[in-house]
Amino acid sequence: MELSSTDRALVQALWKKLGSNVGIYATEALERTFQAFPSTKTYFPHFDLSPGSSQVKAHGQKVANALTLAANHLDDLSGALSALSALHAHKLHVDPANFQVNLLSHCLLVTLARHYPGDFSPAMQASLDKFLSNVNSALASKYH
Ligand code: HNI
Repeated sequence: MELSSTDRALVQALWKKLGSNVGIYATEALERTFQAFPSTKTYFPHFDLSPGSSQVKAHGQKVANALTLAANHLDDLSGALSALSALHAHKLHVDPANFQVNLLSHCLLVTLARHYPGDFSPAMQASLDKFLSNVNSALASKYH
């Protein structure tokens, strides 16, 4: 789904506001994903998934960096995320169904809505949802 110029402006404005805190919120979204959708934990048997885990925090920062890269390449998400998609498909063997249901993205929306209630208009929700859906499609692209 193509992002309109309004979608782009809203996503980029929120990302600017998040600044260096993207890692904190991505980590919180990961913790929320593991608790709200426990089946996602099966991909991380080698991680300490307890609250405050430094492994989850480090992973949250990696996810945050990928999302920031994506937010800076709204015109070429599949190019920007191509290597990461190949990694999930061929090395990590993450079932692409996980990208269709967008569990992590859903939890990221909930996390951001809690921390930025004033910014989280329905229009912001719609634009972020489009952005994250496109990120998930780009991540799923190397499965074909
Ligand atoms: Ni994902 C590793 C980004 C969804 C399972 N993932 C990464 C890394 C990034 C990343 C960045 C680190 C790559 C590296 O080390 O070079 N993952 C993202 C993003 C999304 C996503 C941006 C969606 C928005 N990943 C998912 C989903 C699953 C998933 C839905 C499974 C349910 N990812 C993994 C696993 C690893 C991983 C497993 C390896 C973790 C490790 O370090 O062992």
